[in-house]
Amino acid sequence: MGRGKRKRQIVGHGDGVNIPAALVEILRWSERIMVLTGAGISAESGVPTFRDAQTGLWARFKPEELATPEAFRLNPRLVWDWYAERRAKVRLVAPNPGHYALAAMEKLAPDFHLATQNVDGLHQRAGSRRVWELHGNLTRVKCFEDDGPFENWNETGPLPPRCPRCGGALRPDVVWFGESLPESALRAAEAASQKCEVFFSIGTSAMVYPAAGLAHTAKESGATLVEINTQETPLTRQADFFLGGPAGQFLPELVRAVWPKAQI
Ligand code: BV8
Repeated sequence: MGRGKRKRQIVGHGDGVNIPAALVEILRWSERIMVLTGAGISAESGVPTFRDAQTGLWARFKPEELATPEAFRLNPRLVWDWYAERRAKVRLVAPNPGHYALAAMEKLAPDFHLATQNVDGLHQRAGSRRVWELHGNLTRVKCFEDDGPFENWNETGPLPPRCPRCGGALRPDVVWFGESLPESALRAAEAASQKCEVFFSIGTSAMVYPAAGLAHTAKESGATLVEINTQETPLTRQADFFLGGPAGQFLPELVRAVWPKAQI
């Protein structure tokens, strides 16, 4: 498909959940699709987005203040409890139609890649098999000292629990601000963003790097940039298509429009 400058098409709330015909056409002709998701795709599952106003005990903190190694060193119990509350919430929710639509797209598109900034594991629970978790997963923990991951741990003693190997404090297996992203996941996401024909930025405020840089890499490599978000973001003015509304409504419609026989 020609990659010349395309006039940006905005589909807003007022237009209902219509998928632009030009985008359907591009997706029918494209093979390589790259998707980056953020907290917005889990919002319709009932998971508060990362920058939703913090509630309860956490109301007085900004997430960026809690999601750091310094915060954990300063008050390990507070940070441990914040993640424990989020983990408990995630255990109670289910993937939504947006997650299932992406799991279907993985099977339908010849060369499909999904990277997420989310730490809730909902893409995998919806059936997505190849997910690059750029910011880790809060359902796993690791040792703050020796970095060893744990799938199971004991919370009967003082919290945070201690590492059975070295006695260090256990922490959520997520990437905090100022920490490097998992090298292999980031490299793979960067390579897919360079090669893709269509890049979807879905449910992210496009402010946290290096994840947010993937959309720019794709755009600079000539990809069609599609943003799905309930609000505009710093990325919107570069998008070729902006679908303004809930991902859980737009994504199933988009899959049905491009692959009419899809079972989702
Ligand atoms: C690093 C895990 C190198 C923990 C997270 C200036 C330029 C470039 C970089 C930096 C810079 N200044 C500082 C940095 C570095 C920093 C950064 O980017 N800071 C930002 C704030 C500027 N980045 C880092 O520190 C990264 N590491 O750079 O390492 C390094 C290494 C060693 C030493 C020094 C440096 C690490 C970043 C990872 C941090 N960890 N999460 C946890 O979750 O607790 S980030 C956190 O933000 C979450 O992962 C979240 O996913 C991510 C992004 O947020 P979003 O997902 O976009 O969520 P948000 O709430 O913001 O937005 C939701 C969106 O959804 C909204 O737009 C909303 O409109 C939309 N929405 C809502 N409902 C719906 C919807 N859309 C569709 N449908 C709906 N229904």
